[in-house]
Amino acid sequence: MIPIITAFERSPDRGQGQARDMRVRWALEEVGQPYDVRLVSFEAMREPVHLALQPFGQIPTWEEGDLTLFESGAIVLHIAERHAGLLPQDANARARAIAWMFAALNTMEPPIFDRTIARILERDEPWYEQRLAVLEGRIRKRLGELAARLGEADWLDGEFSAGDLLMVTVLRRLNGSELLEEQPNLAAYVARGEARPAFGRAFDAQLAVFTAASKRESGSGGRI
Ligand code: GTB
Repeated sequence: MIPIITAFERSPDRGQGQARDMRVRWALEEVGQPYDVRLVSFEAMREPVHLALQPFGQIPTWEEGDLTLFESGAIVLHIAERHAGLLPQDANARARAIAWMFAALNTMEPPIFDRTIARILERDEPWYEQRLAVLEGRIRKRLGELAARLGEADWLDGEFSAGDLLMVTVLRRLNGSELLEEQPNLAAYVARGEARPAFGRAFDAQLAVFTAASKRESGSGGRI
């Protein structure tokens, strides 16, 4: 059965692969599982039919037979548990890889995502610079700790795992910022993740959605 995921009809990141369907697409590409995508508008995400799949009106979601799931981390874990390639066979190594998945989503992502939101929505607030400094201080602390743990290794714990996949998707939100460049081993880690062929296929697929939406819009703009 081909699973169906949801993604933005028109991602606000303009095809940079920062929305959370990217991590699900990447996991599917890593394990070689074909998938379909249903694109949803912001309006459709508020409709009861979508809220039945995702109670918070967000993407991504997962439909596979009689199983529906939401939360990108849960979806990636589901994929990793059912296919070889994203979690080690050894029980202890597997538990550690899952711990890294949680670390990516629970420890690293919150301050990094808060910075993204501040830069998009709070830029005009009188306290913006102060808030940004606080958030970046928190991020710097976490990046320093993560960089110390990674050291010169390629991946966080042995072979590439779903923990690395989630960590790279979280850290790449800092691409181009000095925060990441201050930790050269983390910048190299993100680049290593992005160089994986499966990442490239997932990135191209989400970019194609944005490109098609832009073309449609410029086409209809011409007819009006
Ligand atoms: N915890 C949930 C998960 O991991 O699945 C969070 C899902 C989530 O935040 N989804 C976002 C969404 O649907 C899209 S990814 N938002 C619509 C809404 O809440 O109304 C977050 C996101 C959006 C845009 C950018 N960007 O433009 O750079 C980056 C990330």
